[in-house]
Amino acid sequence: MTTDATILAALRANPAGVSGADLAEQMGISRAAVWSRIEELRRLNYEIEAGPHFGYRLLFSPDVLHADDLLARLGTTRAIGRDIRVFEETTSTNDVIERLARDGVREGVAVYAESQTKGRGRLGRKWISPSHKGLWFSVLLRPRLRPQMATQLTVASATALRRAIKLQTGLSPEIKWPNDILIGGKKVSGILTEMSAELDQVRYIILGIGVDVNLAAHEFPADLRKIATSLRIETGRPVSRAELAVHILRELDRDYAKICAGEFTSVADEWEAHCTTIGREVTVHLGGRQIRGCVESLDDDGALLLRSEHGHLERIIGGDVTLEK
Ligand code: BT5
Repeated sequence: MTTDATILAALRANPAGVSGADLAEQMGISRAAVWSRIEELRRLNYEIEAGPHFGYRLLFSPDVLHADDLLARLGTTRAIGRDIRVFEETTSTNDVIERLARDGVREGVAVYAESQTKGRGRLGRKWISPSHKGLWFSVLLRPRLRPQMATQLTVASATALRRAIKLQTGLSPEIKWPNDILIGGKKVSGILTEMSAELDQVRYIILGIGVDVNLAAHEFPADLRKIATSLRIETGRPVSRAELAVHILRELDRDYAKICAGEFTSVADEWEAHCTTIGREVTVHLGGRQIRGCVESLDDDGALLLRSEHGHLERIIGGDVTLEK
């Protein structure tokens, strides 16, 4: 952990206060060096009180994403989030991760942007990412999976996201295959999984996740207002992005470990329990083609199994799903 992460972790662990001498000793630096880091954190709008009897006390954390703070809150994970980087603005966090992947960076690195100028969805669609209002981030994974199994990771991300949102807000989001998280039928989060692979082995996977956290209704473009929502709109209060970011990383780490251990079935069971698409009549739009049918389940790779209106079992790995009734 960096010095700032250690200081913030110690302040959070000791709400009554922690002395400068203890912090200095814990980190093997001088008390003056501790003081200068505290000053730097204050410049970032952390409210830290200092007093002769209690030492330092954290009174307030600002609603900014700060890599050291996220690391301090997260603690140790198996893989996801052991390296966190935050940008004020990027084109798309998936692009940043792609460069890191090509440079050989270890799996688990998470890149956040306060805003994206070219946030994207699937098939080149646009993802709006207003500044400081959401979580717009990507994670690099290097799983030992066959390329056909990559959908397992989208499924695992959806279950992890649903749990994290529930933990933080008490809301009960639904999952819509393949990559949407909905609340009351409106989209609050989307997942973009991009992959680089050899014929029989994944080289790396980029999980791009967007969560609408604190947008007000008027901050969505008019065409999205009917189909999208935010956690703030749904709960009626602002939601801490840093806390949510940490819940998501932790839950993702859990589900990713399951996928790596070959335990996709348990993830799929949870997914099916919260999925609005299972058992429903849907139309799947695949390029120019449309298939109507009833959704039965997921297969072992995470593909959707659809009983078509002609009675055939179709295996769907992409496309858009519209619920019919
Ligand atoms: C998705 O695509 O839902 C995947 C979105 C992934 C976004 C993240 S943000 C971090 C990372 N970096 C990126 O550049 N992307 C990822 P899709 O299923 O194709 O849905 C896209 C559609 O969702 C658009 O055509 C709009 O209708 C709608 N949309 C756009 N912005 C939205 C938003 N902020 N909230 C809800 N819906 C939105």
